[in-house]
Amino acid sequence: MSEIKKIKNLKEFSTSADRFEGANLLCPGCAHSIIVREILNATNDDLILSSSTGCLEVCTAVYPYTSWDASWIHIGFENSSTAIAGAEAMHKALKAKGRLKQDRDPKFVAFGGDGASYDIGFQWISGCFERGHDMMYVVLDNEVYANTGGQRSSSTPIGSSATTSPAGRVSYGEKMNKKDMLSIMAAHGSPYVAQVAPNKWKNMIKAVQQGLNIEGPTFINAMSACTTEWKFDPADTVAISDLATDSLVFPLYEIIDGKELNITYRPKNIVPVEEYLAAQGRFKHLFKDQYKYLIKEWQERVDSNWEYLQRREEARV
Ligand SMILES: Cc1ncc(C[n+]2csc(CCOP(=O)(O)OP(=O)(O)O)c2C)c(N)n1
Ligand code: SF4
Ligand SMILES: [Mg+2]
Repeated sequence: MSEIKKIKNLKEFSTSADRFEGANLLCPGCAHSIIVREILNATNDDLILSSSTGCLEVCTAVYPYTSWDASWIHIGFENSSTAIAGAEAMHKALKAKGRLKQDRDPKFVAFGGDGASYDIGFQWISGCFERGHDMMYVVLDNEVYANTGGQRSSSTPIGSSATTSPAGRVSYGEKMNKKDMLSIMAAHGSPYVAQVAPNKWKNMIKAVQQGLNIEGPTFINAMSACTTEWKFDPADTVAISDLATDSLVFPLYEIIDGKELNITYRPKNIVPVEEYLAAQGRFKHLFKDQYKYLIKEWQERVDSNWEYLQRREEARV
């Protein structure tokens, strides 16, 4: 059973640096650090952590310094999942042999960007989930390979301008729809998958605590607004995140045992998708006459997905 942390108030929660230091090289306004702090602050459990190569790893472990006040492993771009699964398997084996002194089990959590998770490390994650390791995998989903200059990943949304799918006179940018990782991981038989966002921090804590309390491989897709690649002012990270969750571009929901879908946040006032797009430079070109039809298509896609999620919630299938 995970040791649930009692959260007194937002100030204490957001300023506590017990396990993740504010001293790091992430851009000002980077949501990665907000998410990591929220996750680590959600529990009192001992944690064994890993990170794939990407902004989080590169900016928090510059030799000989580290921002991590917890056990932390980095190996490569593609394998934070197998690094943590290996640690979990070793812990289990040593425990079975009676060679562990501590009486409480740590929790095992892997972090990876969308490039590392949706694309390059996907087969490793899939293997870990199929083998049923007792671990949590967290995607820091900024919809782009940020650390290497903004190349598109299979999480990049349609119409977004990325360095390998740039918008211009003949192209509106990314042509493919974002991959639905939550459904894919739920289909692996994961007992718990959830989509979260750092602006909805209580919602995030609940999802993380629930995931850590369940035995088996659990999956969290955390929306991570990237000030550099999404092109917005670093002071606006939370405002952009609010637009994402309140326009339902990033709906927050969980799927339990691959079946029971629960919507975990319902905006009181749903914001038009256009407002979310207008706030970011990566979608600037969509407001030119020749591409405006894409904004309408965006809204239709988001509406249809929201209807689908509500139908699934009702049907419990
Ligand atoms: C096998 C391998 N391929 C490519 C790279 C180069 N590389 C390092 S970080 C990175 C991008 C990471 O993108 P993402 O996983 O989305 O994380 P972000 O930086 O966006 O948080 C790439 C391509 C690498 N280190 N190893
Ligand atoms: S480029 Fe984006 S993801 Fe990387 S540190 Fe900067 S804001 Fe964060
Ligand atoms: Mg990324």
